[in-house]
Order: sequence, then structure tokens, then C-alpha cells
Amino acid sequence: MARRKMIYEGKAKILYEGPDPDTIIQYFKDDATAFNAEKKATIAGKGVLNNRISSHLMTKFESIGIPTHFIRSINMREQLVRKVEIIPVELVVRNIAAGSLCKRLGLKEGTVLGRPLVEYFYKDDALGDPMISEDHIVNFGWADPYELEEMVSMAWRVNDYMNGMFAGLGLKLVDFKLEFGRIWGEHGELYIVLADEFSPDNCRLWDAETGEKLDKDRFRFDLGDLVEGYQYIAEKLGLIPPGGIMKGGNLNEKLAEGLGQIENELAEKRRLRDLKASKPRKS
Ligand code: ADP
Ligand code: AIR
Ligand code: ASP
Repeated sequence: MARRKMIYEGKAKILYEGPDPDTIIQYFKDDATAFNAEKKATIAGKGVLNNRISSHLMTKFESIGIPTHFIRSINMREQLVRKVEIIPVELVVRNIAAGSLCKRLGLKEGTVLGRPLVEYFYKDDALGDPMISEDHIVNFGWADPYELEEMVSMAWRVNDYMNGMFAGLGLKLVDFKLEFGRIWGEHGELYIVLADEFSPDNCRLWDAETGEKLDKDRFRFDLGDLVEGYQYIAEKLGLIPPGGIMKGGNLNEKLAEGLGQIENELAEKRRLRDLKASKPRKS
């Protein structure tokens, strides 16, 4: 472990080389940033919770046939994923108006949208992730129309599934951001998979009854303890024991250590593990 090579350090995660060239290890940091890293903090427990939530949700997506980069959980802060070529487009799906949509169009926060809204942002920190259109994406070659169609249809499926799942847990899925990547199979065939993470760092979740915000907006707008919100979500998902994994502001390491095992058992059975060995589809 000590000799492994770091590939990239981002705002919330570090990427290390994986055990083989097609894989990387995602290490979830406790660092939180907002407003293009203008606001920063380190919040004990955040990395563990996001790693746990994201590996669980990625496994769920796989189970309904949405291909993801996730292979397996390694430990409380790390997961093994397929190395992908990231498509530099952040796809946001919104069910309820909040955040930058309200700012941009003067909408009242909480307005339920007539239908889910898909927006695109160019993934470039130096430019502040500007909003773009499908035409920009195709014109500048960030993704071709077929890739774009696949990304959007996966995003709709994720939204349908997650909306239902969270509604059943008494939570409203307000919006979320997805990133996608390319993988090539052994015959040169291209697969688009869901990459990065799905966690309260990149979605908005409100308590259905009280309206309490449980996601990263707690940090962005000083609405309350961030880890408390993330733990509430993880508890609802059945991922951590009641009472949580913190002890007096610190992580209860012993409790947190054993959290990832169930996901691994599910991942073992996954179709995508054999993606590279799969035969080309007959038409
Ligand atoms: P940022 O780069 O915005 O600061 P993070 O700290 O979350 O964000 O860093 C993780 C980086 O890893 C992101 O840039 C993301 O696009 C990239 N990434 C996510 N999944 C994969 C993957 N499977 N293969 C390669 N890169 C990935
Ligand atoms: N998001 C976008 N860029 C980074 C992140 N994390 C996520 C937000 C929110 C959704 O995308 O966390 O869930 C829409 O963000 P905004 O700021 O455009 O309203
Ligand atoms: N993570 C991004 C940042 O650091 C955007 C956000 O979540 O607000 O600014």
C-alpha cells in the first residue's frame, strides 16, 4: 500500500493506481469544498460516509442494469473502480428547483418542476464549470450524439430509480450531478459507464416531512452539522448502525472498518466484472 502511486488529488478524493492497469483506487478524503473551492474545511467522517453511500448506490445501479465503474469496496475510505476516460461534462438532473437554477432563473426554491430537467456543465474548475448546451458538447467534441443519448438515458433511469427509493425512505431527491466515462473492450468496442461518485456531496436530499436539508448545502450555507445529515441518509439506507459511526466528533474507527463487506458480495455477482470478456452482441 505504501508504495502505490498517486495519479491525481482532487478536492474530495485522491486517485491511486490500482492493482492492474485498468483499475484505480478512489480514496475519499474528509475535505469539503464549495463555490469552486472558495470555501474549504475538513470534516471528520465525511469521506467514510461518502465512500459507503456511493459504493452502495453504484451497486444498486448495477443491479438494475446501469453500468458503473465500481468494482468493490476496499476499506472504509477506499474503493476499487475501473479506470475510465472521464467525459468532461457534468450532467445535472433536477426534480425540484434549488441552487444555481433558482439563482439563474429567479425561481422560488422548492418549486416542483413539471418534468425532470437535465442540464450540462463543462467540467473545468478554472472556468468555474460553466453551463453548456448539447450543441456545445457535440460541437467541441466532448461527447458525440450517441454518447450523449446514452448518458441522458442513464441519467433518467438513475433519477426514476433514486426518486422511488428515497421517497420510500421519507427523503426527497431534489437534484444530483453525474459524471460518465469511457471504457474500451477487448475488441475496441466502447462502453459508457457511470463514474465518479453518487453521494450527498453531489445531490440534494430533503427530509420529506420537515424539509430539512441533509446534503452538502449544510456546509455550503452553514445550515448545520454536515456529518449529521450524511449519517441520517446512511442510516435511512441501512448502511450504518443506529446512532451512527461517530464518537464525540471523531470517527469510531472500529465501527467504520467493517462497513463495506455486503457491497463486495453483491459486486462479485455483477455482470460488469466480465465486461471485457463479454462477446459482441448478435444483431
Ligand atoms: P475534482 O476533480 O472535481 O476536485 P474529486 O476530488 O472528486 O473531484 O476527484 C475525483 C476525480 O476523479 C474527478 O476529477 C473525477 O472526474 C475523476 N474520476 C472519477 N471516477 C473516475 C474513474 N473511474 N476513472 C478516472 N477518473 C475518475
Ligand atoms: N454539483 C454540481 N457541481 C458540483 C456538485 N456537487 C451538484 C450539487 C447539486 C447539483 O449538482 O451538489 O446537487 C446542482 O448543483 P447547482 O449548484 O447547479 O444547483
Ligand atoms: N465541489 C465544488 C466546489 O468545490 C462545487 C460544490 O459542491 O459547491 O466548489
